[in-house]
Amino acid sequence: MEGRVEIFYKGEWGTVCDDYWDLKDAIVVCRQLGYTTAVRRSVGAEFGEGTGRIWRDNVGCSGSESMLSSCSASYWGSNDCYHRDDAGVVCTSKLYLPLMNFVLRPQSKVDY
Ligand SMILES: [Ca+2]
Ligand SMILES: [Ca+2]
Repeated sequence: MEGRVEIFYKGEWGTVCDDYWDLKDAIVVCRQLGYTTAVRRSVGAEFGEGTGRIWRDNVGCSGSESMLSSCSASYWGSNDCYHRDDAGVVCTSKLYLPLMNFVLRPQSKVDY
């Protein structure tokens, strides 16, 4: 699943600015939507520009929150952004193991 993040607040749909929008923020959104995690975050209105309010700016999730509204951010509706800065997420339900880059080297000598 991927798309622009839209938040319903006080009866209005609005977007999130991509200032400080990082993977941790995206992970919280994906989990809130029922996905396992985020593959990446999206910036610069990659999934199109929203309309109306820009509800959140300077979002700072630690990654352990269960809802985006629990993360720190500028006050609702307060922002210095345009819709061309709308944030998005790419979510997945697959579990991605951390990439491990290791080399198996034949043991040429064993010390006892
Ligand atoms: Ca952030
Ligand atoms: Ca900002």
